[in-house]
Amino acid sequence: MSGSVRIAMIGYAFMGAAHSQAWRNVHRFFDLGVTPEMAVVVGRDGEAAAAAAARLGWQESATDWREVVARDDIDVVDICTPGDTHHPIALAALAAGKHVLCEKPLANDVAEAEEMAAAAEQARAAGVRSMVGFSYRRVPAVALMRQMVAEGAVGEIRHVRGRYLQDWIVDPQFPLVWRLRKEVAGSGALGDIGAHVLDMAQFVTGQRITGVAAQTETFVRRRPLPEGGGALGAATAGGSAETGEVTVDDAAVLLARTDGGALGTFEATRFATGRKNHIELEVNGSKGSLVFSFEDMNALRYHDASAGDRAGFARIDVTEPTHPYVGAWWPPGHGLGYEHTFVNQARDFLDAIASGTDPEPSFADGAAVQRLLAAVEDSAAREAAWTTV
Ligand code: SOE
Repeated sequence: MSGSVRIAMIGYAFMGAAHSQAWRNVHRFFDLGVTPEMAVVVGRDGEAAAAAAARLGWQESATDWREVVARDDIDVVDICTPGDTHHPIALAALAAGKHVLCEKPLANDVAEAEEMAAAAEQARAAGVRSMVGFSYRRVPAVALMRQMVAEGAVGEIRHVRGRYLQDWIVDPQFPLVWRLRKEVAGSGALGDIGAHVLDMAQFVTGQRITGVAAQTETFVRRRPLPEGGGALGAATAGGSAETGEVTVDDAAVLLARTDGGALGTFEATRFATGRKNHIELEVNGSKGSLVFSFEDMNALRYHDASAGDRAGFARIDVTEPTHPYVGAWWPPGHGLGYEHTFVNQARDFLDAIASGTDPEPSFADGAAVQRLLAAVEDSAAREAAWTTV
């Protein structure tokens, strides 16, 4: 495919803003075979959607996603809504022959995710591309970490250790936003941020998690009902006096085994006081170790065991033009931020459309993560019983 690719984005909150920024800029930095056109943004509230269109740079706004995904002048549907709408929007878009980029986690349960993966596979035969938005794969240091592991830099992998820690709901007065309601979000810290670090671990190691033993916890079980909207789905602490039940996990911890013989340990929580968006991934192998920390996202730490008594964790500045994605951006040492991961993601998706290849992570990969999340919940419900994925 060449020429312009007309995009419809459903949802315009935090992820919608991040994706809009990517669609606005991707072709100005990367050489692409196609040019994205920000055709229409969709939201239920007409006035708010129109304001979002003006603010984020969309040509028009609409309130009915069903009408929009059926339009002949739309090529791509970008799903940035809460999890409960991913399934119907993706199925309708794929059936209408649109390429689909869907935010993570792919769905709210395994049955939905598998139906979406099957629909994507069927549409693929007609040249329709689909991808899940596991955006941290597009951090240059994470992509380099994967390359180095594949090249043998750490040898045989023994341990993979991941944690994704936030603290935005530590205050028990923080309101019951959509991310805390199972029927909307599917799960809590597990699906929202645990899914990212589990995907990163499998992406970097090239191995699949085959079994887990997990515990989950909901520390604050009732919260004030929300009054407003905001970046994470609602306003700050201090909702109404009426309360409602929190129906998702606040935290999940797990042990894992991979199909490559490694042991894994993972943690995802919204209760790590002081940790705002702390993501760490460490791989220990027979020949060395690699460590990524999102708080220092333009670097990797590498220990090369063959360096004998000169070995230690060296810092690799992942800002060279030879590193993944970096050549399109700034000169060495200048660094990228959170928003660039979405631009890099848009590049990979548009590249796949232009070249007629399948982008990753596919909906099948998204469904595999969904099975992993379900195994974690299943294990936790049975007092951390070993559960195969
Ligand atoms: C909220 O916890 C959140 O926005 C996640 O939904 C995103 O995927 C992550 O990038 C940042 O935190």
